[in-house]
Amino acid sequence: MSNRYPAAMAALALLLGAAVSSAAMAATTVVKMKYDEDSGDLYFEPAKVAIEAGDTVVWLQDDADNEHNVAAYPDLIPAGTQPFESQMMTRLGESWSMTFDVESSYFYHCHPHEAAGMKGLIVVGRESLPEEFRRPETGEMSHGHGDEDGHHGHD
Ligand SMILES: [Cu+2]
Repeated sequence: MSNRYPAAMAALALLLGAAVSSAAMAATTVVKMKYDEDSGDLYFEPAKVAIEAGDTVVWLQDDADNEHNVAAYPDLIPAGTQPFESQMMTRLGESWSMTFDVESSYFYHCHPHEAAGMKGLIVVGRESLPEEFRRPETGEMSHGHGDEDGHHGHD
């Protein structure tokens, strides 16, 4: 009887070890939402982030003067995923996070400041091929998005 206990402990240690190592592989990246009082720029920092599938992005409100959010472009995220939109973040230090499980590119913007160029990109694993983007459903595209900043990057 007494020799069964160490065997069970060893098995448990193996299980715990596997759990810890897989959790350690998933990374978290912080993107700050910022405002430059001198230039008037409103921006995500960094604007482009490269992560691996299973990683999490935390958007952190780092601007005491303006409210920001995170909203996906419904036609500039991978097919098979759903458009995401965070709450409006009004307090300094407020945050919103999302874990990305599907590879490809996710373009997003801050809804109040899209016209001011507050846009970002998350690349999960690798960049999307043009045909891999999601087809938006009718009525989803309530407002346009410009390509003048070269976000598509496939030409
Ligand atoms: Cu904003």
